[in-house]
Amino acid sequence: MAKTWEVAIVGAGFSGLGMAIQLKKAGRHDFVILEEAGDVGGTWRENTYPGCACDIPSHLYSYSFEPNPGWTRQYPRQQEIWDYLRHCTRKYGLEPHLRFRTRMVTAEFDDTCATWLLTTDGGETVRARALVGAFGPLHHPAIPDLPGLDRFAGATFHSARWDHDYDLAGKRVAVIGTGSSAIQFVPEIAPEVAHLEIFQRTAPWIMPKPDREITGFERRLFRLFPPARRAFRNLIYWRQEVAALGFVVNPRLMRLIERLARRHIERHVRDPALRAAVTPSYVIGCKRILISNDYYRALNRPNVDLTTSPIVEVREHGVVTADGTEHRVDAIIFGTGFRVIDALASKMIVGANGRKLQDAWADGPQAYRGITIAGFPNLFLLVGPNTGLGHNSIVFMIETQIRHVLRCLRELDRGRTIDVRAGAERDFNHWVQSRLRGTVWQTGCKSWYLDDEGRNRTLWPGFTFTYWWRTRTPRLSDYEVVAR
Ligand code: N01
Repeated sequence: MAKTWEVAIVGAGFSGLGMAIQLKKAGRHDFVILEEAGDVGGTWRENTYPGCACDIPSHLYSYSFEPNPGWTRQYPRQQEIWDYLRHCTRKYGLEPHLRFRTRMVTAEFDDTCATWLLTTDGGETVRARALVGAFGPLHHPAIPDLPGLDRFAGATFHSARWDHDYDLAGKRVAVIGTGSSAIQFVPEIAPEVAHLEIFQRTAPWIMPKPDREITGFERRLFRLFPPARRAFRNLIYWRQEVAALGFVVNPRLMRLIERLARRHIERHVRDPALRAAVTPSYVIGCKRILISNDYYRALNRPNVDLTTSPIVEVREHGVVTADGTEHRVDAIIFGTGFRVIDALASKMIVGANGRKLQDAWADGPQAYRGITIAGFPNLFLLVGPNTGLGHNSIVFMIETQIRHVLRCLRELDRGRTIDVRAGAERDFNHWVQSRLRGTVWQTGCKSWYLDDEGRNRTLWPGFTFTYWWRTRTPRLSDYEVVAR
């Protein structure tokens, strides 16, 4: 029989690499990382659109165990984050563990030898005792099914598959969507194109972005005096964390933030009709709050128009809206986000006794603490159901989960399988869903946080430190550890 790895990690983004590093630090070197792309970095490899950056400050959007005193900006840009992840890969010697261009196609738990058997798109099989799913939730581009799209004669691409060979200079360009990605690339491409037509379905709430360069002095200070860097990181953490008060404790507190966002519109949007069009009608925070200093300014440009009439059709040379206008364009860029809810379920995962993950998740994805699923022994998810965030750094959640997985692996060393009890998973998710009821995300807007039934399967309903507290050690009574 082929080799059985101790651990197989699927995905080499922030979570998969973090897991791999911590395995090594724990003296566990018997693992393999399968990555479908040709390089590490996940989101930060994939999203290369102009202006791509993170909306969480750099000193917090990095591993606590691998600080980077040299971050050049308060809010890191894509290239710098990607460089950071490649640096981590080299520094911790992960290259020999990585198998690029290897997509996991199926993962089946083999009851007889208590191992996961993975098959890859290249026809290989990989066997491992434990499987860590670091798939990344924002990964499958969502392209709307617009009537006539296949007839369009110009170029089309999604923000996460940016076509850098396509020269936008002097072109008439349609941008569909006004989410986090679009508001970052619109100001970048607006000066270049002949005309930009932005199709907005729902206006986003946008706050000013307190971005700036981190000065040479600060960088030297952080390098020479690590406590200053740690204090800076902690300050950012608690500043972000305070926002949870409005998101989950009392949504009425969001009114204060809404006032700031309204002032941001008033300050930057001069035309009253445009002002009305970009002012959202839902409670701020219900959809992700965006940050930008230049998006509204881009809308003021003479070559940029915002259309709020819904798209009804795409023709050979243009996009037709419900008001009967045909907007003639040479290219359509989709800033339409990702299919997040089905991202995990789409993986072909079969647990103990032949139970499919799709069946276990027939009512929607759920996991115990977002990490383990009853009936799927020795499987651990990173950034699993209900562990996304609307207010703080996902890297904090990832590190918390990795710590939990390492503890479970120590139990697994002594046993044959570790499997969360169905009752523990159910109780945990009842608690999660009941906590979500009073949150800002349930105040009536439509967002990718919610599934088709309006249930939130993506976000953690509380402070991140409560997640850390609940997850820091596995409550072993919630798990069944089967002896060898
Ligand atoms: O996608 P989105 P994104 N017709 O889903 C619209 C992360 N991220 O790629 O609001 C017309 O936010 C849709 O309209 P509506 C971050 O977590 C992070 O921008 O559904 N429009 C919306 O305006 C983020 O939340 C960073 O009515 C259609 C837009 O497309 C997530 O990625 C940076 C449509 C989609 O917005 C996704 O962001 C970038 C249709 N048929 C991204 N379908 C950071 O800085 C959809 N839309 C960390």
